[in-house]
Amino acid sequence: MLKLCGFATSNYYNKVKLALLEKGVAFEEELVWIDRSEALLSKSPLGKVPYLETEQGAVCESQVMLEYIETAYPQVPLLPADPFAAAKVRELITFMELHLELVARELYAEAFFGGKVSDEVKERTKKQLTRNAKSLAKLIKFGPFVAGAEFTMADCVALAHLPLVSMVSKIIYGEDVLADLPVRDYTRMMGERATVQKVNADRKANQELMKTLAAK
Ligand SMILES: N[C@@H](CCC(=O)N[C@@H](CS)C(=O)NCC(=O)O)C(=O)O
Repeated sequence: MLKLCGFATSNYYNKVKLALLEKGVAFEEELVWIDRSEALLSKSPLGKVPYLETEQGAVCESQVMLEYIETAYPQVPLLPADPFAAAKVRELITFMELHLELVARELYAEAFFGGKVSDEVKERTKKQLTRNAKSLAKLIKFGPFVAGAEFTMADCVALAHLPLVSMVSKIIYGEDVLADLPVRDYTRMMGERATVQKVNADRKANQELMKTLAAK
């Protein structure tokens, strides 16, 4: 059986978990922290989570995992059959990850982990996020799903990243760089799905566990 390794506060972990749940693929979970251990590095060379244990070995990088799951378990597809429509879903995913989440990640140290980010980085990041959010608006559909009428793997990505990008920008800049997009309504709609409720409940439990461990 597949085993998803990492922790449920990670947006990348939850992206893969939601895809597995939506596709109805059986999987186990293993709690793995980012501890730079040899055990972690042997499965995920950059020491990042999540990674996925398969019968043939481990795979890291969440988008690679989604593509693997899609090919290995095609019964409930999360990509359209039409190659161009599938390319548009992948385009949207790449855009959200490369041009929004990865840019906003520069701010996580200060927003979530008690660190400090320089004013220079904040300014540069704000410019990039503002420009990239405007461009995302041209691609994203909310119709009601991010790629159109059907739930696709782009929704696993959007739900994992967009609320986080909104949150971090509100914390750091006092304004939401995604304010022109209906991220809140979308998150609420997605929250009606049993799969999303499971991901959210597990994330809350993991946040509590992290607080308990930090207090020790
Ligand atoms: N490109 C990676 C990103 C994964 C990632 O950044 N995971 C975070 C947790 S949400 C992590 O492991 N951070 C630790 C680090 O970067 O050292 C993926 O898609 O899986």
